[in-house]
Amino acid sequence: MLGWEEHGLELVHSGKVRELYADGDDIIMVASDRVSVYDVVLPTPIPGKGRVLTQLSLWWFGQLGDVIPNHVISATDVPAEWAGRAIRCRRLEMLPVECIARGYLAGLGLASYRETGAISGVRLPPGLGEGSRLPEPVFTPTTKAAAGHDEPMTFSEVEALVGGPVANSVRRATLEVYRRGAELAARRGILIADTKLEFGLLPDGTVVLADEVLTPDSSRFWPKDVYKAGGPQPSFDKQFVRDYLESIQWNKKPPVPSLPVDVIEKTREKYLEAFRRLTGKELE
Ligand code: PZK
Repeated sequence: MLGWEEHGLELVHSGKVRELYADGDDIIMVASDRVSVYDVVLPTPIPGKGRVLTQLSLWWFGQLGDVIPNHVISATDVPAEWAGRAIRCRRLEMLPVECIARGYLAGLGLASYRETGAISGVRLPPGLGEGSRLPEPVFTPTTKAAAGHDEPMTFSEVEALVGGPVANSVRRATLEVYRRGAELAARRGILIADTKLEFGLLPDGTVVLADEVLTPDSSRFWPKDVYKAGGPQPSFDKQFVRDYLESIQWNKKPPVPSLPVDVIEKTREKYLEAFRRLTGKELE
């Protein structure tokens, strides 16, 4: 097996579950089989996860081509050892904003609503609770903190950071990507509660959709058949992992436990099921 040194590629960024390499003017994004739960990476990979998420993201980029251009150059012109789980991309000047759209109340959005009745300066109706569907999707950007947690930003703050026209472009695209994705997913039994998108600029100033799109790592996927507002929803993909960690009463501090084979297998099947349901295709 060749390591990255043999490819002459420079590691630019290593995330919890993905790596980013520079290749000349391009970048290559590589999804691993690692899984992160409760903000930590488990020592046990889920075989095939990187491939499923990469292929799902590519499928969405294709579906959304009429909403906004994306950074994909090639899904096949990548080093052989990463085949299927890597994408060659245009190198962009990334915008310093996490662009989030929410259609349901959970996570940071729920926390912010409980404190202020608003998210990122967008006032919401009273009486909503955990898991509530919002009257319409809202754009709730956050800062991209190098370390620590991301903070909600108002739209004015986004405008101040990237300029009015770019702020308007990313808000429109974020809401349209979410609307289209959530609508398609709901017809296929998956609720997408929220999603996080990243955008960048080409040298000519064109706003481009980057990163990964509408995957279970960048979005909250909930099983639609058991959806009930008023409490936490199960995760479509990671629920077997959470249930297992709950069952062994792990204190959420290192060392992080490894997973039994049946939990690995059932989780692997959930990622494949999400791919099949959303795309209507078998993974090649
Ligand atoms: C870029 N990230 C997030 C972090 C990852 C990905 N097209 C691009 N051009 C330049 N930079 C980036 C992109 C994209 N997408 C993406 N950070 C920078 C990130 C860690 C691992 F795979």
